[in-house]
Amino acid sequence: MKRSLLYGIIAALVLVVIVLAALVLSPDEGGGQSAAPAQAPSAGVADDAAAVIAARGLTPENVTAALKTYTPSGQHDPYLMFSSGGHSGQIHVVGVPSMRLLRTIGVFTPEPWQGYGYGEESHTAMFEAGEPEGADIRWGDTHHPSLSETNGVYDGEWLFVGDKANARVAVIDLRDFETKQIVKNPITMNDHGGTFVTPNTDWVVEGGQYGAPIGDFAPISEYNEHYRGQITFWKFNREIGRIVPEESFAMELPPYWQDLCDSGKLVSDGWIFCNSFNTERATGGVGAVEGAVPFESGVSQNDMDYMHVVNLTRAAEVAATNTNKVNGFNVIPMETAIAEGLLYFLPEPKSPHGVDVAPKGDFMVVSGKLDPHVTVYSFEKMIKAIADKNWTTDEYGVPVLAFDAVMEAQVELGLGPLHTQYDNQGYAYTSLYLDSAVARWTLGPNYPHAEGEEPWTLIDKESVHYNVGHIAAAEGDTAEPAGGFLVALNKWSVDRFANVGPLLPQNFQLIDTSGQGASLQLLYDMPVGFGEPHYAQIMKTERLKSIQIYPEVGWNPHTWSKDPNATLAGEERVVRDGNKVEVFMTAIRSHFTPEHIEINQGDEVTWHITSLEQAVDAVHGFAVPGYNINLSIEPGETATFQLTANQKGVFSYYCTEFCSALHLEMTGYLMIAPE
Ligand code: RUQ
Ligand code: CUA
Repeated sequence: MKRSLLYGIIAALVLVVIVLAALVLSPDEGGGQSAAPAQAPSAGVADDAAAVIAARGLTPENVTAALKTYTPSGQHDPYLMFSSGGHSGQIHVVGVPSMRLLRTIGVFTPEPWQGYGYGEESHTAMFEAGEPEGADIRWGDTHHPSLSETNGVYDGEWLFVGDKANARVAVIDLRDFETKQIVKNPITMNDHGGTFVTPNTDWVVEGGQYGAPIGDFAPISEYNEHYRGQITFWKFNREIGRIVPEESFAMELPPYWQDLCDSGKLVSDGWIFCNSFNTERATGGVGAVEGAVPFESGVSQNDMDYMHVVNLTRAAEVAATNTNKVNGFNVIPMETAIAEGLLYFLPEPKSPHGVDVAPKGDFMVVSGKLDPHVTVYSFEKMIKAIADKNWTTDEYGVPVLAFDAVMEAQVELGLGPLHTQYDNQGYAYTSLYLDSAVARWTLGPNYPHAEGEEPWTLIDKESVHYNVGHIAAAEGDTAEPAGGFLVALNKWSVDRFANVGPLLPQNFQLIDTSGQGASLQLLYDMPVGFGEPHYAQIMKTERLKSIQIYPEVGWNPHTWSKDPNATLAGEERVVRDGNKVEVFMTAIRSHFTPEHIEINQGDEVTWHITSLEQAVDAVHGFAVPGYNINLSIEPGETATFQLTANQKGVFSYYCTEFCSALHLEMTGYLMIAPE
C-alpha cells in the first residue's frame, strides 16, 4: 500500500515535468489519438525526455498515456486480465496496464508449447471425457471466463470458461494455470460459452443459447411443442477442485434463446439472472427457397424479451429430490419450475444482450441491442412483485412480472448498448457497439456520486476503435470493483495497425477511469491476433497464489499429489511384459535417463518422465518425431504418455525447451526394430 503510494507520487512528479516539457515542445497540442508517425529519436537526444517527445511528435496526452502504462523491466503489473480466446479455444493472460501478454492457457484446443493435447495422458483423457459422443473435437469457442469468488470477490484460485460451439465447461487451476477438467453438457449441443460463478463458487452457471429438443430429435415445424431452452447449474467442489456432474442439474425452459447470466450477490445472493432473446420463437428460413422470415429479422420482432430469474437456492432443493433425468442428467421439468416458484420472467427491451448485477447486488442492468437505453431493474421491486403476484404468464405458464413494477430506471446512452461493468466511484460503464464508444453513467442514489452529478445520468463517452463488444473493468463485475482501468474488447481494428492481411487482429484498448466526470482517457492499443476474445476479467495480481515449482519431485498436476510412477534418480528403467513396455525416465539439465530405448515394432509403450528439476523456470520439453508426441515437463512434474510402435526406425527424441547451454545434447534414441 505504502509503496504504491510512493510510486504514485514519483510518477506524478515525473509526469508534471514531462507534460510541461511536452507542452513547450509539442508541435500539435490538439488530438491525443492522432499521433504523428513514430520517428526514431536521433542518437544525440536519446537520453533527453523532452527531445524524445519532440522528435517523435508526441502530444501531452500521448505522454501521459505512455507514463500510465509504461512498466519498467522487472516490475510487475498490478492487475492481470484473463481473456477468453474466442475460437482459438484458449485463455490469454495479459498484464494491466502494460498490456503485455504473459501466458496462454490451453483449454479446448491443443497447445504444443504446453505439451497440451500432444500425448500427455491426463490431457488426452480430459479431452476425451469432454467430447460429445462419438466426436473427436480439438477446438472450442471460449466466450466468458469466470474467476472463482469468495463472498462475491475474486479469490485467485480457479477459473472457468465455456465452449459455445459444443456446450462444454472447463475448470482451470490457478495454482499452475492448467486446465484440469472439461465437462460436456449432456442435454444440449450449444450454449453461449458462458460460465458465471455464484458468490462463493458453489455453482458454475452455464447459460443456454439456441433452442433444441432436449436430448432428442424433432423437426423444426414442431418448434413450440418439442424444442426447449435450458440453463445448467454445475456443482463445483472446491475441496477436489472439480465440477461434480452427479450433483449438478439443469432447468428445462421455454424455447427462447437463453443467453448470458449473472449471479445475484449480497442482497440478491441465491438468485440467477439470464437474459434471453427470440421470445418470438422464430425458426428462420431464408428467401424464396425456404419461404420464411430469416432469423435476422424474425428474432427482433418483439418489443420485449424475457430476463429469466431463477431462485437457485430453492431450485437446488427441488433438484435434490427431482427424479426426471435426461441422458442420465438431473433436469427440472418446466412445469415443476413454475409450480415450485423457481422461475420468473422480467420483460426486457429490445433484443437484450447480457445482464450485469450492480456491486451491491441491488440492481440488474440490461442493454437492448436495438434500444439506445440501458434498463435498470430493482431486485427489491422484483421480490415485491413476486410476493404481490403482479404478473401475467407467457404461453408456457411462466410468470411475467409487470415491467413498470420492477423497472427502476432507463438511461439513454447511445446506439447498440451491450455490456456493463462497474467501478469504485459509483459509475457504471456500458459498451456501445454501434457508436464504437464506452459510456460512463451514474448508478442510483445509494452509490457514491461526484459533486454535481445526478443518479442515472450519462456522464462521458470515450470513442474506441471499433465495434466494442464486452468491456472489462478492474474487478468490475464483483461486489468490490477496484476502479482505475477498463479494457474495451473491440471486434474491429480497421486502421489501427499495419496491415497483416484481410484477417485483422482484434483490438484491446485500455482506458483510464480513475478520474471523475468527463475524464475518460484512452491509453493503449493491444492488437490481439489469436482469436476473437469475448469477455475478460481483470483481477488484482496480489490475489494469485500460483506456484513456480511443483510441491514435490514426481508431482502429478492432475491429481495434485505424488504420481505413483514418479521416478527418482537411479530408479530409471525399462520394464517389458510381452509386447507391453513401460519406460521410467528422468529429465534434468541436460540429459534424459535413459538415452537409449530399444523396442520392437508393434510394442505398446507407456512412458513416464519425471523432471528432477527444482529450479524456477527450468522446464524441459519432450518430443518424439513421427508419433505426434510433445510434452512440457515443468519442474517437479511427472508426465505420462502412450504410444503404439507401429512405425519402425530410429527416432531421436529430444528436449523442445532451450533449457541450458547443452540443451541440444538433451536427446536420446528410440530404436524400433522391424517385426
Ligand atoms: S458475447 S459481445 Cu458475451 Cu459472447 Cu456479448
Ligand atoms: Cu531440456 Cu532443453
